[in-house]
Amino acid sequence: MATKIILDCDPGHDDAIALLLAHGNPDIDLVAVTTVHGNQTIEKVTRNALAVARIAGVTGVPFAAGAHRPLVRVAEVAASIHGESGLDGPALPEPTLEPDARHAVDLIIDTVMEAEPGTITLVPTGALTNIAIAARKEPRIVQRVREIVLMGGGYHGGNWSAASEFNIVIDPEAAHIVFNESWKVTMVGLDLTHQAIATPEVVAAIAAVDTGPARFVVELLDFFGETYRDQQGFEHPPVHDPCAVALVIDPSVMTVVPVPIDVELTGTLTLGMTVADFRSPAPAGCTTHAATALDRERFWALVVDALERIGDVRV
Ligand code: PIR
Ligand code: CA
Repeated sequence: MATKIILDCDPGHDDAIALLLAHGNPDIDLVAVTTVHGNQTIEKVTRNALAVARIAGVTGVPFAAGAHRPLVRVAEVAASIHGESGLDGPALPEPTLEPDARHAVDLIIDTVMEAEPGTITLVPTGALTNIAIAARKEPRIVQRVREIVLMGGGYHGGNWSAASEFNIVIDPEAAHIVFNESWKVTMVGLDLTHQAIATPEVVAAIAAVDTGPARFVVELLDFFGETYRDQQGFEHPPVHDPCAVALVIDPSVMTVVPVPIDVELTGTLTLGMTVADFRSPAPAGCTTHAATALDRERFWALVVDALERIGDVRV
């Protein structure tokens, strides 16, 4: 049986690829897409999500816009990486899907409460604002979701500050709530995603699929590669968000270990750091986990396979 997921995202080049992977893979049942402030404003990332839905031919899935800013901090966007639109590079079609009338938080709560207990996996690939608000508004979802597999954080350093990763540091209070609830949380952080590099060979394999959606991914990676070269000193770009989806598809695509993880809220140099305690074996009942090692070949094969299954979509 396919795993039901809610993708909570801020597209975002890598979020867009995560959405394509979730849509194209037969072991994933994409039951809702929710958006959150982050890479750009909530208006822009929601529009981007709907444009990607059109490009990939996603229909019959509710999309809902969520939080426009963090719980406590002032909103921050990643225009230096994702551009003014949040998805600079490819030409984007006018969306055809209408967003759901509900707030993302209510769509998440309704979806989890209406499904069989233990069947919905939350896959956040942006700030954790919506998930934290949902847990506070309807605490019964904490027992009811199957697990959370999120892209964010890291145990060896950050990308938005020396210590902290963007998705966590832009709303550290929300991340603190999510990591400290009793649900199972798996952190697919920078330690893992920096192994998912879109090398020229990877881009060539995607280009060879030779469909509209595949060409769209190549254009995304061209732009993302350029900003990662200029802004972060990477030869080729890491593709973060699809890694979280890949773990849900196939747990053997990466190594995951239980480890206590908490989020720094009072540090001056370390605000938003995901502090993982690797000193001794994790205590029994440890709910937090970290992804450590990626099977690169298997990962990229999943991305290419999803694009092949999506095929050519008439936009
Ligand atoms: C933000 C991102 C990616 C790179 C930088 N430098 C900043 C976005 C991606 O969409 C991903 O979810 C996460 N945040 C990686 O930090
Ligand atoms: Ca993202």
